[in-house]
Amino acid sequence: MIQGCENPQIDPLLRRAPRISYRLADATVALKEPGTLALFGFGAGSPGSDDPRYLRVALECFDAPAPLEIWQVDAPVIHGTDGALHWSAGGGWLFAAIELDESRLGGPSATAQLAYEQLHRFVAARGAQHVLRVWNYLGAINHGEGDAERYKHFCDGRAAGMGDFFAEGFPAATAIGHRGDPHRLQVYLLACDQSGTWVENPRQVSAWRYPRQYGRTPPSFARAMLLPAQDALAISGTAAVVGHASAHHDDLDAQLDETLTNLEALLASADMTAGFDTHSTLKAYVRHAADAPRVREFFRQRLPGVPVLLLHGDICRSELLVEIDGWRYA
Ligand code: 3EB
Repeated sequence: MIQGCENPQIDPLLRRAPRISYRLADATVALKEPGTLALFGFGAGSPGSDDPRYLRVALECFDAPAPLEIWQVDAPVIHGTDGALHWSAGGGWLFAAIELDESRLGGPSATAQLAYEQLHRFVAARGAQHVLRVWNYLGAINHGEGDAERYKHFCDGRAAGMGDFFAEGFPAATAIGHRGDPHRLQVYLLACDQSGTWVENPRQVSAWRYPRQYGRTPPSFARAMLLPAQDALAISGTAAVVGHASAHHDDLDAQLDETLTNLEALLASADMTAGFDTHSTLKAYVRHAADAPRVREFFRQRLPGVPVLLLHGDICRSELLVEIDGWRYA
């Protein structure tokens, strides 16, 4: 069990978690604020910016106007680009993002491999870094049957490209299908010069131990990651998976209930108090646009006051209708 979470006596030598928030703000203004490490817009209508800290995520947001997501640290931030990769760093934290066009690279496996090789090379060159959290957004994720499904090819390429990148343990992660240009792969990460604590969910088989029926290459992620000062939990994409099986096929309400049970189990597993609050920025990825109002109603009733972004995204198993990820501060 993890010590010191209930009453965090934060060691001043440990890196305080970045502040993650959603804000209806002007991108230029948000980028000028001191300590802005990363800024995200959602969907084709979101602002454009050449600042390396900015990423336009290829997922449409059901909220109009769509807020921006902002990551802030208590330190000066530097930034740059390196080929297809853009990055920023400050206060011991590192953000890196890469966007690749599959049509020039020979399919989802080769593209994922290249993305992870380039991220690995870049992060390794910056010295001792621990990748704590990764987000993957790919097009047409459920296209293809069985082993030919594009998500399975993505998992192959990710495993091939990471090499020994995550030798100390897999980061927390999300992998979601977007409805934009099907050839576009977006991968971004948060790393730190201090390590986190891996958290698994006792209700779920660890993803890297999934049986063969889910693909040749099991997905490589931890269910959650406690940040170095144990002041925040980075929660991976969480769905209605119990054991290794998908529960409540095609039943949105039951999947939402099961997902919330999984999220609470993760908090307990991290020795955190139960529940989510007004600082717990969550994202709900919703497969069918028509389900968005019901998902919103679920949050209103079950997680009142919790900031949630509703995004149009496909979950990597076609029977799953919704997935939730995000942050819980201690
Ligand atoms: C699951 O529980 C749902 O491939 O990186 C969730 C989070 C899922 C991350 C990934 C996949 C990934 O298996 C799917």
